[in-house]
Amino acid sequence: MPTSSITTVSTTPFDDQKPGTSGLRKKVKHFQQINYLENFVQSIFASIGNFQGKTLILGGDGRFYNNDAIQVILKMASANGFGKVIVGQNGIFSTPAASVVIRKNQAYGGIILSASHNPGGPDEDFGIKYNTGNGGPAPEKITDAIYSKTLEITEYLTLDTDNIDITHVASHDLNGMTVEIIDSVEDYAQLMNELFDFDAIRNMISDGFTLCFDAMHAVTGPYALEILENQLGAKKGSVINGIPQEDFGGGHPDPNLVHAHHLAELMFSEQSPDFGAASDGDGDRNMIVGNNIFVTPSDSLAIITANADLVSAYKGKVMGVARSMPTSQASDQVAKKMGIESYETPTGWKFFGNLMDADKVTLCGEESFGTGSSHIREKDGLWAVLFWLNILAVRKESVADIVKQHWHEFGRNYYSRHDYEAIESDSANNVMEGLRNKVKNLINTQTGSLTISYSDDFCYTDPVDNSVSDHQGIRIGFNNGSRIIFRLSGTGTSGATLRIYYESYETNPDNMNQDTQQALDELIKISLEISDLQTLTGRTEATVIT
Ligand code: G16
Repeated sequence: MPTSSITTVSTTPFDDQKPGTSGLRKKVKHFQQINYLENFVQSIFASIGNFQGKTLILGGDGRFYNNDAIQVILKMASANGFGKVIVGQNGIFSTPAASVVIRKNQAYGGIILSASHNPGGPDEDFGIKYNTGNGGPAPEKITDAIYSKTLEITEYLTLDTDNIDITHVASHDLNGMTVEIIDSVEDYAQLMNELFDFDAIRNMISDGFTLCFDAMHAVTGPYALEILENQLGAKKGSVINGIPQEDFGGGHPDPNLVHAHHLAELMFSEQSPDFGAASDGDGDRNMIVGNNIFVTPSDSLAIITANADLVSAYKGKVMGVARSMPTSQASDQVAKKMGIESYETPTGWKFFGNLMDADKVTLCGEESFGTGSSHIREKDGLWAVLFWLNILAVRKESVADIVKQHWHEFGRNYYSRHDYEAIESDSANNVMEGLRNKVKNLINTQTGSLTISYSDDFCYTDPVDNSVSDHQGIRIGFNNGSRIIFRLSGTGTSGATLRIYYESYETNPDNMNQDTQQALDELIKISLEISDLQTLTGRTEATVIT
């Protein structure tokens, strides 16, 4: 046992530690400033109540700086009085696995180290967030408290001691606090076995069904190899880019058609397997692709909801469905027909937690490639993949057939997001401010063939605790169900990213096979006109279109 003593270190505040949509995300070099990480961790501990003697879960997506941060946090957790910290072996927990482990151990909370889908490496991004005992991201009242503490911090507590070996499953004592290193995959894989019909999926695969899962050199690799190849029998090599790397192999671990383009090319080629999927840096996002068809995340949520009765753990148990505001309204159509409640929340998974804790919703999803359920309190990439595999095993139809039948039954929501990345923050704020001033006067305005039926700056009142979150994005709705949404990203690390989301609704089967960008063309033109985007930012084209 290393000898140690608690040390109080004097520090001064940083003024840029306000947590965003999903914790604090900055460049690695920024985090490496003296006391930067320590200040934030001490501010978390100062904001979460009485955790003395309790258990904390700790792990991350394995990106550069993950394990340095784990050693810092272990010493601070001990010095601050936690009784036990459970760490994923080699510092690894996917975000959903961390949520599983928090809930299974009834931990006080967890610290997850990840910048999600942002690139990793010495010159790239790092992130840290706190999850509460329900396994979900801390609500705004806690993240606001953490930010306030960062502005007034003067000292933090740590230990003067050697690092702990986190490479083996073992138990250690750290100045009276237990450090338990556990297998990163086991608890998660066990829960997936309980939720899905692994026998049915295994039979489908042994009957010749083929799949390709792109782990993008990120955290999901070990989870996907264990579940898809070892347990479900997908042939070796079905999981590609399955070895996690500190810099994600130099890639951008965001599972969409742009960044997972190898998978996309495969799925639209003659060699296409029956099913394709990808996951992001920390394993909470997912992309679903069939042979020659991309399933939008909004459609995926709607299709999972409509088919939930085919999965025994969800049969007759879907209480409601929630989507983030910019997510298409496809799941609303399903909820209406199923006679269940649907909710529209601001962007950010934390808003779903209250609804799930109050048993108001079972399924939820976001356009940003996040889908999940009340089995945990995070979005869950592999869970979505397994849900699809379970549906496919029962229906014995192709992904394309399932999607097309869904459109015929519920209508098709054409959907696309245009991102303008790294624009100067002032210009981005000018665009949003200009829109905010305009929205009040847009109602009933005729633009081209469409009439604006509502427009506002989305303000959400949580139906459980009545907390109010305002300025959540500009919504412009049209008489035919179409929408344009403008919103600033809360996860970028350089400048501002302006996102414009487009959605149109089509019920005529003859018009359901158009090119998406063409189907949305009129809305795209309207958005550029209303926002003055080109004049205010100098940008003539979106950086990424998904
Ligand atoms: C985070 C949140 C998601 C949210 C996304 C939005 O995702 O967990 O709930 O949808 O941010 O990102 P942005 O603000 O950039 O649009 P993740 O996967 O980065 O943790």
